[in-house]
Amino acid sequence: MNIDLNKLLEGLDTKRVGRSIFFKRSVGSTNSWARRFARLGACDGTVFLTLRQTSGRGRLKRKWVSPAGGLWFSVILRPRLKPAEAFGLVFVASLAVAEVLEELYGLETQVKWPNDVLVSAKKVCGILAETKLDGKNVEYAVVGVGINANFGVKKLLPEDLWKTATSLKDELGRKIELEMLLKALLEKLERICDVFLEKGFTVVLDEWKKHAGFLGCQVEVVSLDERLTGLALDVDRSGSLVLKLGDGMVKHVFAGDVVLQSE
Ligand code: BT5
Repeated sequence: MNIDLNKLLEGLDTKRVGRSIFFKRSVGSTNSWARRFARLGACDGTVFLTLRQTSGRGRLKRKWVSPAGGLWFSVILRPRLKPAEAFGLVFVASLAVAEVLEELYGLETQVKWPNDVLVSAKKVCGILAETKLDGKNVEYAVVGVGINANFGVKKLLPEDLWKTATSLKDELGRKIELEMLLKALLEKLERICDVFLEKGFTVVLDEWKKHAGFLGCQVEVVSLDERLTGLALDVDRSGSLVLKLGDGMVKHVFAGDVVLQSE
């Protein structure tokens, strides 16, 4: 298992993202690695890439299983954003992944609020965005992307994930070229990020919603302090999930996990 960085950089059509790429065969977490470099002043767009992670992270200290064959990377971004706008980066990244998987492989992708990309209703990609604030601005953000690519879920992921996770290999019945996928993702990330910064969040959100099959469905939303059931009506301009509860009340939920009622 390897990644040919020359092949990746050949013809990479970006101004910032991926202009500098750090690579290690194995690392604890690319997000932690990128954050260390961001603190030292690494440039906007610097990418941290590995073949496997030994302590891959999800949100809320959850574990992200990252065996060889997956695509595990993080990007440092230094966007001109207010802290209250930074949530938009997760939508930028999940939309980028959803669009690239459709364009390259013809897969029908869904986004699930707030940070998952699904194929066949199972998680193929997770995104972890971490921001460092500097008073009134975002100093930097690290956006980590994990895609189950060239391995079979039943072969390399633990059994408790078999029902909810999928991989590109399982969906396509073949391995894909990691360099081509990463190149397309870096280009898409930069493009959608620029749209976000120039035109605002709602333009990105409108595109994101085209993949949001959970809207209009009964869902359960699990957050740190509550568990709500209701109809997922919308995602609003602050990135919150708009939920119509059983008693007719409408609630805007900023953080949590959506569980589709069929899961
Ligand atoms: C996420 O968290 O989905 C964010 C995952 C981000 C991973 C990338 S890889 C590169 C970068 N470096 C890192 O250390 N992280 C980022 P969350 O929504 O909290 O989901 C975590 C949950 O997903 C776990 O509790 C498991 O249930 C499930 N899970 C773990 N590994 C998985 C996998 N490989 N595929 C599908 N589901 C997985």
